[in-house]
Amino acid sequence: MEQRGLGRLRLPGLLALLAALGVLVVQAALGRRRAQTPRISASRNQNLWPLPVTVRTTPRLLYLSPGNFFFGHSPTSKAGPSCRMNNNGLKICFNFSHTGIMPIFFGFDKWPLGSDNVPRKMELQKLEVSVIMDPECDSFPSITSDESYNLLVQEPVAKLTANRVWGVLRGKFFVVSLLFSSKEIFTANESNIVDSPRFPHRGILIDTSRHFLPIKTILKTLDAMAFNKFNVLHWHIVDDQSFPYQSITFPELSNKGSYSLSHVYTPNDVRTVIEYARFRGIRVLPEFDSPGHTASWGKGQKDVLTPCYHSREPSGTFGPINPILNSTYSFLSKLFKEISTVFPDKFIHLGGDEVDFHCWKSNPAVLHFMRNKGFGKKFEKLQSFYMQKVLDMISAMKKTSIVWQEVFDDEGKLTPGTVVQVWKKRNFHMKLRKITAAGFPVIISAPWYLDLISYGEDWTGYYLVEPLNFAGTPEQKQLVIGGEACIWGEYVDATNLTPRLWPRASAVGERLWSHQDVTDLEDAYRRLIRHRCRMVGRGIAAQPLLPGYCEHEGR
Ligand code: CP6
Repeated sequence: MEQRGLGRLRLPGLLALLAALGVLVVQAALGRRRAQTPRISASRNQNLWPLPVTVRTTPRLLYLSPGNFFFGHSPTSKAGPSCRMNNNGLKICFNFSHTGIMPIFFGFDKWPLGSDNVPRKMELQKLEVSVIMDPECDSFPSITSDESYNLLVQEPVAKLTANRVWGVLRGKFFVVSLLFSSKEIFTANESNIVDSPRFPHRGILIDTSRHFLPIKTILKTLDAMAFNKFNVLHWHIVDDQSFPYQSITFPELSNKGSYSLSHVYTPNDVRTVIEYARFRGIRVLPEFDSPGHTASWGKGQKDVLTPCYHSREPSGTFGPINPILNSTYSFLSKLFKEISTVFPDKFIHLGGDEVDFHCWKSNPAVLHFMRNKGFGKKFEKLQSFYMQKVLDMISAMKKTSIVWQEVFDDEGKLTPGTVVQVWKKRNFHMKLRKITAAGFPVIISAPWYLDLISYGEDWTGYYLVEPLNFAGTPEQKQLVIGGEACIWGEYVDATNLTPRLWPRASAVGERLWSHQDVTDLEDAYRRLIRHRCRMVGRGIAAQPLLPGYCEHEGR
């Protein structure tokens, strides 16, 4: 499971480019130190990602043979075999076969061969799981879910203890990270791990409007997320280009607004995603972005968009959602009522970003409305008026809204408790300071736009972002609930989603899970290279970080 760095390309042009980007110093320093590093051998902690809060290991190596390794529930566990979540959790991490239980590292054809000859004395034979409190077997994960766990890797029985089933899931995936393999055998260091996340909201944004992503691709992404301890799938499901969400109440939205009738997510598809995510402790957070980014809504819903004007005549084109009609709000109220029942999560993302005011400005009825309301020429006030109405609907449905940062910037008041997501990179720390000073919770995604690509090792930039590096009180910092890596879909579909996301998103995953002090790039390189090989072995087509190779490859 190791990869040996074979050094990096030293193209003068590339160096000049890196220098221009201001990363030369870090890269050069790293290169120097790495040159002195002895060849990596299978030793302690070098597999771990994201790094746990505390790891204590001994040099003692324990052996594991897939044919002789089993799971069990501790007799005192509050979550026995009847806990569906718990059992499915076991199956998710480990595939069952006629030989017993096989951890899924390398796919099915890359098994250690001589594993029946392990010295029995030092063999890891069982993982015993114990849940201490009400396990929450039948519930959905939430922002307050307790994901902490303790893992004692000792022979012959390893012990995984957690308050809730969510911690069990995190811990089980971790067992997989602890194991090393060679061609012969699996080994793990004897160890004791105490772990819990730094931030409760650790998300990946996917965009299924610009390109449709097949359900199978979304499920694969959920697998990769679980390997990296992400717990929120932010599903930017509709946008200008297409409306793939099949609404029960308004079927015409996808009938007319999707790319084609096979580019839709049926209610059954959505349930599949939510359930698959639940078994990995992942929340599914739907975004129905409005009033901008809604061109596709207009195809299946009459009068929902603002007609634009040109020299006092309707131009035949349409702009953002029409905020001046009552019919708009009765439509939205029914749509969001449906969404609030289809998606069990407490949060709904309302978007509110990048509203283009030109069309509103051109429309005489909108201008008349503005005059009546005393909004003057401030179209931000009109957007606020609209957002306020939608926010009130969501509150009435006992859900909490998330909005993009523009909604905070605009004039008008924001419902207390509304979460603000910061996406603009410029001065984003200042923005965090302002939003938290006003008492609103925030999600950070500004530094983590993974759809933006450049030559080289850009993950280090994502990795070294410190979310709480802004001037503010401890109470303000407490309002940063986490972050999201975004993979917008303009240039991404099922062919390139996975390699573009992984392992670059893994850097964000560790930043959001591990302790603030975990910032050593050299150490991160070593662990991430192996983690990436491990993902590849498990069928996640994660792209390489450096020239080199994975142990499991080759003929
Ligand atoms: N779509 C929507 C987008 C973006 C946003 N909202 C976006 C903007 C800038 C970049 C990448 C994506 N494609 N609905 C902004 C939140 Cl660089």
